[in-house]
Amino acid sequence: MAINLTKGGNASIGSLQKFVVGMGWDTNETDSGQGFDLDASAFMLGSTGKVISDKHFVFYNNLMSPEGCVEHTGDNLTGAGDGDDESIKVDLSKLPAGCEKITLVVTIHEAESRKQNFGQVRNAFVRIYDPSTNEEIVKYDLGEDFSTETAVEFGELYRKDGGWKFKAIGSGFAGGLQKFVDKYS
Ligand SMILES: [Ca+2]
Ligand SMILES: [Ca+2]
Repeated sequence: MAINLTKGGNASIGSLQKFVVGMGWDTNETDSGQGFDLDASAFMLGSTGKVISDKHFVFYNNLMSPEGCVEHTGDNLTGAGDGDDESIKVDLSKLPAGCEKITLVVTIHEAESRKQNFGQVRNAFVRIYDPSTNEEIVKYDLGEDFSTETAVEFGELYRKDGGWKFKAIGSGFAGGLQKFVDKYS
């Protein structure tokens, strides 16, 4: 049974070395009349809270971190359908030195020009599962408490007492992906 987290909660991912972070969403295209493209990204942070290098910012234009620890499986342009819309694979056996935390965010592509925000997004979730068994370890449904935000930190993986944990964050911001690039680099 997966652990269902609420905002601010955390759970251990146990001894898993290889797992997948699946993120999903549905959108109301009719609200703006334009295509709605949400993007998942991962920032691999050191103890200072900054990315350990530019190449450790994994997103649709940089699909794998140099050591292969974090891999984005590809850009989904619509979010249509149930299940994971974008996925990020993690292999902790390839964790680079100095990486203490992996922050997972979802942002709206060209939100400003398309006049879109997370108030028009529903069914947003992040989940972690074991790809060898498809067993879900932890899931966090973000709920509907967003309005004008264009960037949301879904959660973070962090090192704790020799293992790794996942924390549900669900914090929204203005500024799209650039907001997080500025914050973490
Ligand atoms: Ca996308
Ligand atoms: Ca979807």
